[in-house]
Amino acid sequence: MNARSAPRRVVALSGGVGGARFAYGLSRALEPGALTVIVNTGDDFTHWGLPICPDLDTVMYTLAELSDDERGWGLKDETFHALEGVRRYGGEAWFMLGDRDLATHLQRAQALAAGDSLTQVTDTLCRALGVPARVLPMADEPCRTMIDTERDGTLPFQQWFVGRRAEPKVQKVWLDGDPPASAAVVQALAGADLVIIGPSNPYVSIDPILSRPGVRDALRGPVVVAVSPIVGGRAVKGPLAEMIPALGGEPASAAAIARHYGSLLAGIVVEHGDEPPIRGVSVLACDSIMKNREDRVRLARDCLAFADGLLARRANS
Ligand code: FO1
Repeated sequence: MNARSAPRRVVALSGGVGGARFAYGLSRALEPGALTVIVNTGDDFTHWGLPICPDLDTVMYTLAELSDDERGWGLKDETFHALEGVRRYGGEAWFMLGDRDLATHLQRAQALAAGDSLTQVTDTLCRALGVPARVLPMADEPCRTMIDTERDGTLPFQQWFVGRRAEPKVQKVWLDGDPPASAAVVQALAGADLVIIGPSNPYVSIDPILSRPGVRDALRGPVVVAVSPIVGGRAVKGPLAEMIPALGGEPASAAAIARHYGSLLAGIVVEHGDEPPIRGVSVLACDSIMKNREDRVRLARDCLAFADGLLARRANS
């Protein structure tokens, strides 16, 4: 496959930072217009009276090269004067909303209140920021990821992840609400040749997308490939390595990721040395860690070349 010439329609499924970085690579490796990113909205919540969509914003900012590269979330060159003001009033200061970031939340709140869908609002924001891909929330109606913990009972996702630094051990992840996938999501999946599950947390980022009514059916057509978020038994970012033994009943590994997605996958992309000994799933071992933007594009190209082979094999069978 040529560097930027894939004539196919590609859909990426993404949570926050890892999925967003990989989607950035895809957006630069594919022809303009070829990529749609479907994003988890289970992390969304209301804060300071505003609707906050952390994964959508992380994807949007990363694709537009506006994100803070070190944190992975939020905007670069950010300041936190509003947060300091809220703290002084004794308000909620555990979630770091930046001053520049606030513009996004204000605009989104206004557009939603005026009757736009989350899909429409996201499209408007992406166009204004110059995002070179279609970004779709998994659903237009809200659903909320909830975490049952041993120590602190049931917590909404952000209270667990940010408020308590993902420390309380997870017993169960579940969704409060069950909205259907948006029409745009179903259409994008139905028209896709290839779906790539990014290196995001399967339990809290990808399963909420896969479990939307309408998604599993739409995934019967395209070739589906996943990029492992586990490298050498450790999570590239976040609490996944502790969640796999607790929720999947096995040590964290690329094999556990492959088993988690099961028959959905035609292929899995893993770090060298992490090849899962699993039948029925093709494996690409490569350098999968994304330290910089060049790594993101290289990994995306490797995945697309791998998927090309799977697509050709399917066409010939
Ligand atoms: N993550 C943190 O660990 N601490 C924060 O204070 C924080 C603030 C924040 C603000 C806006 C935004 O879009 C994302 C933010 N995140 C923060 C990241 C986010 O909560 C998580 O990375 C995702 O929800 C998990 O995918």
